[in-house]
Amino acid sequence: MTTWLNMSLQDGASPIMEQLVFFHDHVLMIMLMITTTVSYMMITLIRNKQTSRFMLEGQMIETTWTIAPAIILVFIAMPSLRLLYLMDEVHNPSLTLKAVGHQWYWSYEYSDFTKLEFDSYMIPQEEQQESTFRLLDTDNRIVLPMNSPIRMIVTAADVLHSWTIPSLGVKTDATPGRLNQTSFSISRPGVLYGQCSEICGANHSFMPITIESVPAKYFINWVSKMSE
Ligand SMILES: [Cu+2]
Repeated sequence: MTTWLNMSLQDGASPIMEQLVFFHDHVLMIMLMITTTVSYMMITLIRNKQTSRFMLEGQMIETTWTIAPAIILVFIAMPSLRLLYLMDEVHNPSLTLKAVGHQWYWSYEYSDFTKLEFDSYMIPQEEQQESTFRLLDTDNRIVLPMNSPIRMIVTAADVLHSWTIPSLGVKTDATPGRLNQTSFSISRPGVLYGQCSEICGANHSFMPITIESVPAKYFINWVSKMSE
């Protein structure tokens, strides 16, 4: 989760998010090179009189500075498209979780099991304990097995919401009357936090998302306990 003074992205908790962080850094390096070159050129232009009576055209330099940016763009577009299609893919999921956005809480359905559904409300400030994170913890956490491909189905019951977990690289719009699909696999155990990312009304800031990622055998225990 994000803590104070964390300026960059959160650590990736899924293979896709790790790749997204690498891509972000890669693009920043390209931007650094461009900014350096352009600032150097601008400063030289200001500090020198670069005029010549005999120079009317420079075919070579003009061709170069037209083609070079195009090549740079290819180096950004290729990894970007690769990631886009990787995120779109749903590889034979072992579990499906349905999230429904309401004003203002999330409800979840584990459609692979019978009777396994619950609402997930934020823990109000008065009921906080030492271990709860303000505005981020919920009364019922989503429990998911780590290292298994999970299919998310996201929808809403009233207005637009958006189901988001930054450390998984997942953000899916919850739209009434529509099922959106995304998928991820969590690479380590822990608690992952997220918040609704669509301005959805007065209590938009108070409908957090909490995932408890656990080894598969603990997940099975939890399922059998929940569906009793
Ligand atoms: Cu919302």
